[in-house]
Amino acid sequence: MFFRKYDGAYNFEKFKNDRQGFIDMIKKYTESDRLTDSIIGRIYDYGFVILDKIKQVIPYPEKLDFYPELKISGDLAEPREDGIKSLVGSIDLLVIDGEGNSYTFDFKTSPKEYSDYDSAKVRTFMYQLATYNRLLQRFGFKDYENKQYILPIRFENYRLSNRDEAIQNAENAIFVYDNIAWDKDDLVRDLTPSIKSDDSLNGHLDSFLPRI
Ligand SMILES: [Mn+2]
Repeated sequence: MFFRKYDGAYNFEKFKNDRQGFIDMIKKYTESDRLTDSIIGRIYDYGFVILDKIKQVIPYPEKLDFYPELKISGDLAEPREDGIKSLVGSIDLLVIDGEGNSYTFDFKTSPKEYSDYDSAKVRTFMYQLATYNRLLQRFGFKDYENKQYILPIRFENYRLSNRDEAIQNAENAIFVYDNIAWDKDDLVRDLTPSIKSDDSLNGHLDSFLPRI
């Protein structure tokens, strides 16, 4: 919601000096009672922190366009045995600069610090981002014009709210958290170099979603 645009202005412009206004707007549009004022307020604070950071990592920060929750799709090299012919993805945040370069940002929430994520998990992120990259190529973006980032967000005091019920039936488990936090040093993780240099990952993707 922070990066959404209405009537020509992004919410972060519209609510620039109006934290409470942002909180009220989110509460109006979301049903969930798990999003407390304090958490929405933190999302607002976090939004401005990453907006700053995004402008730092982009070489042409003057004219940026933001596309939150962007749906993209593309055909597979060959239909799968079950008949599925294409892939659909939703990019958390795509940013395009004035030169036409694209930057993919994927928010990752976890009770852990990014540095404590296990390597298998980070590898799934690499696959995800590399897949977005290849789908973007189908919309005319060149491979080298796209950079891929992870934005880690940490849940504070993440816990089960209904332990007894959850023990009876795990499907009913409700997790809650009191706050979101971010580490200044781990605000944005550039996975582009590790994705680019990973021959096994790229070879695997070549087999069903080839580069264009
Ligand atoms: Mn995400």
